[in-house]
Amino acid sequence: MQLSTKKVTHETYMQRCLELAQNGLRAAMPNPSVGAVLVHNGRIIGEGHTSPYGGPHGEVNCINSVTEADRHLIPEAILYVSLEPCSHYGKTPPCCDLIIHNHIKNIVVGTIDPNEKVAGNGIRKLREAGKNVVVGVLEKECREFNRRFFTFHEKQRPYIILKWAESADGYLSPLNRTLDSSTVGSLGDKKPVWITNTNSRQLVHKWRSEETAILVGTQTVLDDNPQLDVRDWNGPNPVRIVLDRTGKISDHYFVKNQKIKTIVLTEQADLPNLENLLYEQVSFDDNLPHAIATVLHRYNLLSVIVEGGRQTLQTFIDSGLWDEARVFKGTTVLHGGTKAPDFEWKPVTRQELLNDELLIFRNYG
Ligand code: AOF
Ligand code: ZN
Repeated sequence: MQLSTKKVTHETYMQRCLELAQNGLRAAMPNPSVGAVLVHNGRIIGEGHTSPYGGPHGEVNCINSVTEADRHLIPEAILYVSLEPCSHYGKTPPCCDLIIHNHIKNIVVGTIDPNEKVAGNGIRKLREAGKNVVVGVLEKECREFNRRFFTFHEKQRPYIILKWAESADGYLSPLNRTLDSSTVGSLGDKKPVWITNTNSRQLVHKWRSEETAILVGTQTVLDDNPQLDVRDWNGPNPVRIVLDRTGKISDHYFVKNQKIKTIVLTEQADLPNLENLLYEQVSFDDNLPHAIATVLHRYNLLSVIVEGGRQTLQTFIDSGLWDEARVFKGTTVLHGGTKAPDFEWKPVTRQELLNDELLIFRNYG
């Protein structure tokens, strides 16, 4: 296939696919967000990305975006797509059929689709139809971009992000919290003690809007009376997951507040589900993180951000069942309190925020 004479490569257009896909990432979940670009003689004649869940795929939007005047160029154009075109009938017909129907001869694919319904079948189908298919352009970047989707399909569990904020001397919260843990059942006047500044807090709300679920343990509900929503950012609220082994917080405002879908993981049997409040029975043994992951997978939740507290975070760390950790290091010194989790990892990036430092860790295991 012919590229333009300018210093433009397959990678350049694949990068454009990923830029386009960025726009649809959260809305497409639990589907991947896929970018597609049609290039004719070095000129982009069509672009698209996956529509919100259940809607058209990236390739469809790309082909539909071509103007009437350019439509006759489609068969001679190269189609760049960041994920293997689908070969199955899901909520929409196979993208492969659309490509074949449009007589597109050259297709450049970022990476194979891990969904077992596709998994190479799309590429096979295109090649059997006589298409010239290049696979693996910016493969690493394409996998990284849809890493939640890849983890979900390859490991049958959600992508797990751990998040906490620790003081300069390594504590999650002070010894004498300004909170009154007896105010269970109402909002009370409880306010969490913040280690980080407001800018970091807003960033956390942005992160929440990017994931499908958010998880905390019982003690965090008792101590912080959290809302776990995205009030400081525009975007969807993640499903709230709360651990409540013995039903200790069953009357708590957090659980009773049914504005946001909430799943309570408990050892209690046969608790009746309400519209936005669902109970799932799990065993709180050494396998707890795996049991949680299995439940979330069953609910089609692609990712979860675990926001505490110490015990919950430590359980995930000790089991090795996490993919990313995002740790704020504040400037406050607490001189005691609840210690940050034991965590012997090296950050892949360190970033200076306004007052805090943000450390990102990755677990590729
Ligand atoms: C593509 N292009 O833009 C996306 C693809 O239920 P459906 O029909 O929406 O199909 C969902 C599956 O299709 C999803 O799990 C993944 O394998 C693939 N997603 N494929 O060719 C796209 N989003
Ligand atoms: Zn498709």
